[in-house]
Amino acid sequence: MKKTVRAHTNIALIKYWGKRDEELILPMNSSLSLTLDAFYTDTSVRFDETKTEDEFYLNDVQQTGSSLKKVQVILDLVRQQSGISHKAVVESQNHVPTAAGLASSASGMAALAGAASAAAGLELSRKDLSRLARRGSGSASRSVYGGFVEWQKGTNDLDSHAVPVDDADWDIGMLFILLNKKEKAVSSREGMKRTVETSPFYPSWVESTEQDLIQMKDAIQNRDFDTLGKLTERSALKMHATTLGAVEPFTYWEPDSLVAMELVRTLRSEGFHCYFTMDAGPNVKVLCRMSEAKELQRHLASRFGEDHVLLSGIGEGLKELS
Ligand code: 2P0
Repeated sequence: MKKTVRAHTNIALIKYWGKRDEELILPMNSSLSLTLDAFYTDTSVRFDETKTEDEFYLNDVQQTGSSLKKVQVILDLVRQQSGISHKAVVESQNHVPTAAGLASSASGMAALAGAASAAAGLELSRKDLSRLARRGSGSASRSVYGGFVEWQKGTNDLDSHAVPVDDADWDIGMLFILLNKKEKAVSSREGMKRTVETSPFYPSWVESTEQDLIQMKDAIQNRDFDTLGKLTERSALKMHATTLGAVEPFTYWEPDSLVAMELVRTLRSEGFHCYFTMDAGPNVKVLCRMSEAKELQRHLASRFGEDHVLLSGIGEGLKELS
């Protein structure tokens, strides 16, 4: 049986940064994200008794090495749970603009978890889909749901999963300022590990993020956009500060990242409701009011170029296409 599932990407407003268990992918802190509709992955899976190896095609190109290995983590878990021993054929189409340089592991691993479990005949709850996606990539646990989503760090494999927080249907959008599509020098997996193990700033990150998360959930409940935005910026800046204390120190920022952050601050001082965030790369994302997004996009595009500023609305959770 072949099953096809779509998952959208998500951007964390309270970041996930650091694991306490690398195999189970259990995080040091809970995180909170927004699922977005502009970027998504469609993945088909079928288990095939005639195959002697798993096959993984990404945008029609067969993958080997570490990319295939990540997919096999999920396939093996599904085989274990379903009792199926056949190899699988996995076909993924990533709908992320080629120049974007945006990570796709969140939508990719979530779509794979959905398609592989459905193809194996497992009827998993959303909670169990989130747990399965988590094993591929931490951030993927959040792409199971739409809108604002919290990944609760939990205490073990069973209770570390995402929960929906709010559908975000209240004048919210996100702009993506695409600065660089180069492969990052320090992968997020390696960056987190190095920071947890060596940065003296790391304990303060974990401690203070707990408070930020409580405050952010209050802000969402009260639809208090400016508090939401301020907490978003604070979480990103604190996460990136931890990397400067690591041994060897590193940063994902590039000169243009700073230019973009400063421009967001300037536009805010001119009356726009906009707040930046950054992940494990130089691109800057801007949380904004959807009603102001087009005008903001024009301002940002006049500095970074039209092709480099993309707008997204709110996305929905995992969806079975066929
Ligand atoms: C996040 N990031 O919350 C954080 C913020 C990057 C910065 O989750 O090792 O691909 O597969 O669990 O989920 C990117 O890392 O890492 C990420 P793994 P993942 O979105």
